[in-house]
Amino acid sequence: MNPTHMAERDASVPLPASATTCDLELLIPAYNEERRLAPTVTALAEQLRTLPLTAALRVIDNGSSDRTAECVDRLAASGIPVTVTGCSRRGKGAAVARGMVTTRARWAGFCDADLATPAAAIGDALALLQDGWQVVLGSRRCAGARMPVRQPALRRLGGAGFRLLTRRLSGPVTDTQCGFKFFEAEAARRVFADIRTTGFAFDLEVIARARVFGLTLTEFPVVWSDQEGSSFRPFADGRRVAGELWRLHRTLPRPVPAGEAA
Ligand SMILES: Nc1nc2c(ncn2[C@@H]2O[C@H](COP(=O)(O)OP(=O)(O)O)[C@@H](O)[C@H]2O)c(=O)[nH]1
Ligand SMILES: [Mg+2]
Repeated sequence: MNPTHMAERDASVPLPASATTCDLELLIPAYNEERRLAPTVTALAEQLRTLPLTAALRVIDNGSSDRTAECVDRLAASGIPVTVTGCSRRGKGAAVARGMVTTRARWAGFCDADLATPAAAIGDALALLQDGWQVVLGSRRCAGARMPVRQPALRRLGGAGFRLLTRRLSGPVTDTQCGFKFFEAEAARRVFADIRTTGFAFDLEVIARARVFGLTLTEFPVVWSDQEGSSFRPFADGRRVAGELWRLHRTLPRPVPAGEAA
């Protein structure tokens, strides 16, 4: 899909500084991201300026011990519409949930601080949101997706095992773990309201809950390149993900495949 039918937004018109009334809020979960964050936020802001909508960026930081928060302040001082929200619960899932349940925008999405999916893909997600889809998921595995730089072999192996174990919950979704997902805000509030998975497996609970609620859900292909500096520790985080999966399998009801086109 090509977003070129969208009108160019006048780059001289500043984006709003507050996230309270905009069309799209983009959340960036960040933990110790002082090195990777600035180019990502800059690229996202530049991309958002080209789209015919009002938008804001929000970094969700849970207690980074580096200068992530100062980095956001510096970006904001340079005129980029970015704010930072703290989150007392640890984990990527907890951070994204915190942003989603507090968003005041019409649509909300999240993307990783390393911009593994280029910012240009926001236009594709936006077109689907404008078509009325409630849940719009970037996918590295559906038709049209590309992975110019793949993950290291150990992560790929873990990913294959994860997909095998999670088929029942993910249903027709080809890629549950891509860090590039968008929601109609009310759908996001329902899905994230009392989500229990706070770590890297949270996406799976999000998808399972969206399917249980019968929300309309679709995937779109993205270009995704593995980036240096991953915070995922294969053994420690892998064990935690396994525990999260075990709990999800025991506690989540079997989703009803309604209104899906994935
Ligand atoms: N707020 C917050 N963000 C996190 C945490 N763990 C990971 N993230 C963010 O989640 C995103 C994806 O993490 P990344 O290290 O790139 O993992 P990978 O792409 O799966 O190897 C990045 O934006 C991280 O900063 C966490 O505990 N808290
Ligand atoms: Mg990454």
